[in-house]
Amino acid sequence: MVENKVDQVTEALQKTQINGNGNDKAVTDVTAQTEKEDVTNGNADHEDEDGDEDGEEEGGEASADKKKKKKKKNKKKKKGNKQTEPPTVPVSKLFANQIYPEGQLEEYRDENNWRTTNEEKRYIERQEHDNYNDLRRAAEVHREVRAYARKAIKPGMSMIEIADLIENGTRTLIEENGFDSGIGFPTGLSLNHCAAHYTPNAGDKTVLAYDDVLKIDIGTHVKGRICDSAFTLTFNPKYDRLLEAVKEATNAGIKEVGIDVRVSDIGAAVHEVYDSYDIELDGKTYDIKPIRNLTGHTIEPYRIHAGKSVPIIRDSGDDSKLEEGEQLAVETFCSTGRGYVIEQGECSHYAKVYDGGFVPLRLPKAKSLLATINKHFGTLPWCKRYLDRTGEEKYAMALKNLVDNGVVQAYPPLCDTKGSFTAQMEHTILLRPTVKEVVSRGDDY
Ligand SMILES: [Co+2]
Repeated sequence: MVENKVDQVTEALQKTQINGNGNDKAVTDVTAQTEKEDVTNGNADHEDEDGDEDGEEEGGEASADKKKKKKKKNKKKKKGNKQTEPPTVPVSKLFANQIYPEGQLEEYRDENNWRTTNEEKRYIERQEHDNYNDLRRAAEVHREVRAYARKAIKPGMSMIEIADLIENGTRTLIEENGFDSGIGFPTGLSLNHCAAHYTPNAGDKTVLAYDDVLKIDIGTHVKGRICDSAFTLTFNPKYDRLLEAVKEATNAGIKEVGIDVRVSDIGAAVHEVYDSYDIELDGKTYDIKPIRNLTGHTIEPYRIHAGKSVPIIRDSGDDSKLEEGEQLAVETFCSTGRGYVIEQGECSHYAKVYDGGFVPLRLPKAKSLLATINKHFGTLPWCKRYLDRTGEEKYAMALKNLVDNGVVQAYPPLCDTKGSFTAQMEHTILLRPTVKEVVSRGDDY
């Protein structure tokens, strides 16, 4: 998820520009069938299957060949359990000792390089090991779910099918269990000029097209330690420059991150990269600009936006500094449009206001809806589809009441100008006392 810096002028602008494209909510369960088909139990590496295959070779001759084959297979088996497609094996079953892999490590530079070997810092770090391990488990689920998403998502699929594919994977691999482990926030599936905070509501008939630019923003959590990471998926190679730009800019931002680093310097490093990119689309050349009112953010347990922002433009004027122990999401967005998003379209994303305090509610339905939200989501963001799963129905009035009373915050889709294209990339980073860890890094991005 992303933080949106809205000034008052913009808010006024938005109110005149938005004419809420409220789709009708005829609930058609397009996914029921695919969900069932998805469970194929392809445990390719499990032992009984090897036995089956050997059976085929029963014929007598070529026993030397047979031995060779068997040897090969045994070698493969030693690698241990593997993930299936679609993903069905909880990561706790893939890492028998329950120790999950570290992300990409990068030593602190310059005046901070003493940290690498400092005894006191190493001691502080050991105390945190369980917390890091929880976040790494969330990150491993993220990597495995997105690897499948990248392979399986194809033009022609509905947005609801895509969301289900990702969320079923997360729920299974993370062994969803109340507040102990689960989805960290709604699956962002924003298309084209929309940069963030779109996920389908029930009845959404949108279908992915070959020429779409899809931002896939997935959240996973273990004990509230949220892994927030996103990438952009396209099918038409004409967008390759856009993907290249967002990757280089985001990695430049990640490189800049460190203890005592001013967040404005991260923004400047990101902007610098975007300055050197443009893209030709259908005979016209567009500058690739950072989206100036979107930012990365610090993360705390069960709190996706913990207070500090990480700008993606120069001259942000934000002089806050990153500190030891902080967890943050570095995410950058770019656009062929004006490089500025406004709230647009039907809202799907919501979250309780983190430090909202007690608000007396008069509407009984609003009270009971709040009880449901407290029970299932707490302070984690959620979307209407997740609320539907709890059994809540006809909650529009009650939800509006909670938003109007400042108990719940609505996060509508954030979109640039129509006809433009936006891209996003994001990683979750731990500023460990001795080393920087890009927890969500994978071999894909
Ligand atoms: Co985020």
